[in-house]
Amino acid sequence: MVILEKNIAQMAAAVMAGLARKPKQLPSWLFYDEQGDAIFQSIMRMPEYYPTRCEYEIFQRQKEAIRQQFTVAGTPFRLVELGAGDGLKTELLLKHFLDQHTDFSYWPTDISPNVLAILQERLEHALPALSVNPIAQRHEDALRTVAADREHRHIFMFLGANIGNYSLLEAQAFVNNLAGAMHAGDLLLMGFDLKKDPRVIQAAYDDPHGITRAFNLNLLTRLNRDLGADFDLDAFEHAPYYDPETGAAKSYLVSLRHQDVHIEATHQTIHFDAWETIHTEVSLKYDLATIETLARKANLEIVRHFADSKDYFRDVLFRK
Ligand code: AVJ
Repeated sequence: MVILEKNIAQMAAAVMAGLARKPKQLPSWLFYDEQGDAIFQSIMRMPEYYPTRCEYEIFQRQKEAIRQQFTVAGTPFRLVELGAGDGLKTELLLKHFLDQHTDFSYWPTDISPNVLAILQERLEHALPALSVNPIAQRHEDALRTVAADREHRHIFMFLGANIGNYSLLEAQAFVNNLAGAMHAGDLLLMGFDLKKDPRVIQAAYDDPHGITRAFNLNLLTRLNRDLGADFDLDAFEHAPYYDPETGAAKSYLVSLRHQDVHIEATHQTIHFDAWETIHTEVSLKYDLATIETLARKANLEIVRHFADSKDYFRDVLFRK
């Protein structure tokens, strides 16, 4: 109950700040309520959303190579997965590690306690031999918790295209922060969606089924329910746009007319001009030079790249 109230206050603060900006924006973590989690599951199942399948292929074909890298130090390790989500792809790795009698425990973190509970329950059934220790904290807090422990070797994972939700500046700060939580010899496996045919990327965020549209608009449904807002869902449209120069796939909600929206929890009336935007998400696509710069500035060494057969996606292994 207390946790819920704190979340509402956090949401209200974020919404108030974001909608006061010009141009307006809302943080993408607001997508992930119960409904948003479910819609994202559907996104991962649609053919246009390639990143999930690319990483799945990498894990399927290269799980033993990954395991050998993880166990090269010979000591047991704690596998800390930041933003674990539903962990369906990770399960493939976890199962393989167990099958090979690898000595490790699994520490999934996610801001959504809802998703973590589902993940834990599934893993208890699928992999009963696995030690699962969920951390329902934001990345920064989870990292602080883990960094305080100097007794265990840690291997961090930040998979999917999750790093893409940060701008390049934010991504560098995030990787620096992560590197700060790593001790000498610790490893980090991070997923990067690469720049590719712009039409492939555009289709992944503007699918013909309307699933990504529902994902974006659900943010307004959530504000209506949780903050007592009165967004008219028929008066906003999903507008995704990929810029092949910067690699930024940006999503917007566009106001279809001049309108006022009232938000009870923040005591605000927000005005929208016709065609005014709310920027809701960035999914940054990387090139190899940018990944190398990220590593160098964070004082991390690149150990190895794992690529899918189309080279759409890379899981990159870094060492401190
Ligand atoms: C969960 C951040 C990796 O940016 O590709 C998918 C979220 N948004 N379709 C991404 C998302 C629209 C996804 N990440």
